[in-house]
This record gives sequence, C-alpha cells and structure tokens, in this order.
Amino acid sequence: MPFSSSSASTNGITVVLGTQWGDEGKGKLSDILCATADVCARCQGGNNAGHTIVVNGAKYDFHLLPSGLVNPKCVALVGSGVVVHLPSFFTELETLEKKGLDCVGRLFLSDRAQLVFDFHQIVDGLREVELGRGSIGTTKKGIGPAYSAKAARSGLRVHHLYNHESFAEKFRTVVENKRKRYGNFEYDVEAEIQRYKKLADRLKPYVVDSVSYLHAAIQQNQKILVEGMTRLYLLSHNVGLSAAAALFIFVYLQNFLYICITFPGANALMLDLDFGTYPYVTSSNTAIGGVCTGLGIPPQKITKVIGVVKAYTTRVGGGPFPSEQLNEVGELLQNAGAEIGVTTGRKRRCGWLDLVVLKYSNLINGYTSLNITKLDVLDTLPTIKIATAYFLNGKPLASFPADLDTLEHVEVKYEEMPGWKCDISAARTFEELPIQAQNYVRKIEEEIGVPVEWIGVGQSRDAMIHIP
Ligand code: 2SA
Ligand code: GDP
Ligand code: MG
Repeated sequence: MPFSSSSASTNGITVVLGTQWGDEGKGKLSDILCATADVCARCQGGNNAGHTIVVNGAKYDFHLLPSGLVNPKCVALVGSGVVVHLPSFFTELETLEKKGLDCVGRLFLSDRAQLVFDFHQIVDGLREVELGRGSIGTTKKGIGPAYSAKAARSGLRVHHLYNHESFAEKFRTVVENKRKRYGNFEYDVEAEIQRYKKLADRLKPYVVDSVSYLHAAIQQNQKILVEGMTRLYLLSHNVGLSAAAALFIFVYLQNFLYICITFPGANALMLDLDFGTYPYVTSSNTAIGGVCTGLGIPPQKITKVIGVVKAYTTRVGGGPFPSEQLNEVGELLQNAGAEIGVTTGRKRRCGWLDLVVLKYSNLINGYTSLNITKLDVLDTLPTIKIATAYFLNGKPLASFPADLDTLEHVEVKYEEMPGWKCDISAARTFEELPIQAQNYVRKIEEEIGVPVEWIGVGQSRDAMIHIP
C-alpha cells in the first residue's frame, strides 16, 4: 500500500464516522473495534440511525443503543448529544436481551440527554406533509422537532424526569405550544405524563453523569497502563452500589489495561446540519465536531478518526445526489448491496463512488484512516465508474457547493476502472484481492490521501481485511 496507517495505538479515543450520506457500514466496524474497547459511546442522533451487525449468522439491528453492546466486555454509553425516545430505548433493549445479549450493568445514559416524545414524532410527520414536494424524507422519529426544542431551550432532558411536578408542568406547556402551531392533534397529555413517571423509575439504574464518567476514564488512562482486567462491576452490582459507582469502578479497573472509546457516529458527514446538503440533512452535527459537543470531551483526546467509505454511494430520503444512477446500475447496487433502510424499510438510492464528496468530507473530519466497505457488492461489474469532478456550465467547480440549486445542476466527470468480475468475499488480506480490486482501493487512497486500514468484503464480522 502506498500509505501506512497512521495510528495503530489501542489507547485514546477512536472515532468512527460516516464519510457519505450514511449506511456505509459504521456499525460493523464499531463492532469489530469494540471487541477490544472498554467503552462504546454515542454522541448524537437518535433512533433515526440504523446499524446492522451480523455475528456468527445472528443479526442485530441497532437504532438508539451503541452497537458495542454485542461485545460482552464493552460498556455502552448514550451521550448528552443524543435525543432519546425512552419507549424505543426499552424496546430495543428488550429485543437485544431476547437475542441473548446481557446488557445488565453495562448500558448507561447521560442525564443531560434530550428526550424525544411521541408528540415530536407526530409533529415530524405533520411538518413533512406541510413541506409537500420539498419534504426532507425524514425517518419521522421526531429527531428534527426534538433538536429544535433543544435549540429553542424548551426541550426536556433526562434529569428533568426526576422532578415530577415541574416535568409535568413543562410538558403541558410544550404540547400546548405545539398544538398552537400544528393544530389540535390527538395526544393524551395526562396519560403521557403518567407513562413517563413509570419510565423514569425504570430508567433510574441507567442514568449517569456522563461527563464525569468519561473524564475519569480518560484521566486514568493517561496515568496508568498495567496489564490485567477485573470485571468488578458485576460484584458491585450484587452488593447494591449505584449504577454510576458501578460504572466508575468498572471503567477505572478496565483502564489499568487500556482505554479505547469508539463513537459510532450515527448518520454521516453529508447529513451534517452545517456541512451537509442543507436542508436535506438531519438536525445534529454528524461531523467530527459533534463528538466533542455531544460527549463533552476535548478534541486533543481523540487519537484516531476512521472514515467509513462505502465502495459506491447511497442516500435515503430527499436531496441532491450527483452520482446517483437511476438506471440498471443503480438497481444492481441496490439489489446486490441489499440497500434497504434499517429503520424505515425504504429503498436506498444508489450511485457511483464520489471523490468530490469524499475529499470534502476529509477536509472537515480529517480522517486518520479509512474503512472501505461493501467492496464485494461491485463483484459482478465489468467496469466501475468513479466521480472525480463537478462542472457547471462547462467550468470545473473549485469546491463542494453550498447552494443546492448549483449541486442539482452540476455535470459529473467520471473516470472508469476495470472491474474484477469474481467473488472476493473469501479474501482476508489485501494481496488476496484481485489486482483490479487492489487498484480500486489504491485509487481511493491516493485521491483522498488517507491510508486504507480496513476493507469490507461481506456482511459478517469476519469478512473484513485489516491492513495494520
Ligand atoms: P431525520 O429523521 O430527521 O434524521 O431525517 C433527516 C435526513 O437524514 C436522513 N437519515 C438517514 N440517512 C441514512 N440512514 C439513516 N438511518 C436509517 C438506516 C434510515 C432508514 O440506517 O437505514 O431506515 O430509512 C438515516 N436517518 C436519517 C433521512 O433519510 C433524511 O434525509
Ligand atoms: P451504518 O448505518 O453505517 O452502520 O450501516 P447500515 O448497517 O445501516 O448499513 C450497512 C449494511 O451493509 C448492513 O446491512 C451491514 O451488515 C452491511 N455491510 C457492512 N459491511 C459490509 C460489507 O463489507 N459487505 C457487505 N456485503 N455488506 C456489508
Ligand atoms: Mg444505517
């Protein structure tokens, strides 16, 4: 490989980010990294996200909960920047537990996280109807309305649940205001208040001050590095310590070994509220900045930023997509890649890999290495195209345009590369890939200027090439 991967360290904070419009396969990489991580944390988004992980033939779908839960030694933290629909939190937890995952004592939620209520989801749907042909194509999980309430300073956070009277009062006011704006939609406010009283009790063991917890973890790691690990959190659970204390002890002891935190950022750069294809974006910062604001950690603690790049491009929902293929190529990618939304079941739109997007994405996120995923989906193509530049009225664009009208009208310049026309799913080293596939990977690496560290060649956990 022309570049070597910059940081092989297991210490520090590793961030996993989507480089395109989402569904690149972040969940699978997070799962692999969490086999050796102490903590897996989520920093933004809500149950709009969808990550599918396949381990030994068993399939797990994650939406709100961190995908690190598949690994029994990993603590999962839902951070302050996440918007949480509590009924979905518990439904997802129950589904995972039914599949045999023991999440007791290793799943935690920040007391500063904002809550998403059913009325946010109702309003999400009403707003999409209002937008008509210009609708965003949201997941209707209430993400936009919940983040809007946060920015307007009228949102309710997890800690508010524990002052029932004041929670009930605030809740009545916010619903009343929404009804003034969106009409008298059906919603039993008093029943909801009672439901949340019960949910608050059920939630108590999971609630922590995530800022203190993460900083304690980071601090310990800087000072001590000793081999060995003790699973004392189970003991502390048995003797009745609080969840926060149990978590603290667990992480403290784990850190004698090392600490490696992964942040499986939900969604991806092109859906970032500031840098994505606004307004066809989600309502949070999916770029690297969202990691610091969503977890309250300083940027210099981040040692690795892995950009996950699908070997082609997909997008779900509305908005411009310059390299989209509304033809048999798009259909082939959709079918071979099983490109169906994990949360809504919508078909994902498909197109060629777009280097203009990836270079822009790297400018903002500064990837230290890349994970190319779903390379196997291109197995049958005789020729593969890569978008290398955008032109408007015959002139090349110098940068990724902010204006969507411009983006919708760009002409895309493509380069063609020969396909490999064989099954690559059994390859486990770079050298085992056919030369055409190696060249495709090298092309991406050279154009973006970031080393490729991982290559996905199939859905399951083991179908991954690691280039250390
Ligand atoms: P929202 O619901 O307000 O966040 O929607 C705003 C835009 O963000 C897009 N979005 C997504 N894009 C890709 N994948 C997502 N997760 C699911 C998945 C999507 C699904 O993993 O498959 O099941 O449909 C996701 N979540 C939000 C959304 O399409 C809007 O364009
Ligand atoms: P995420 O949101 O980025 O975590 O991605 P999703 O889970 O929504 O979508 C990626 C899909 O591709 C999932 O069904 C994964 O199991 C699957 N997947 C991930 N990596 C690979 C790969 O290398 N090859 C194939 N064929 N499938 C993959
Ligand atoms: Mg997804």
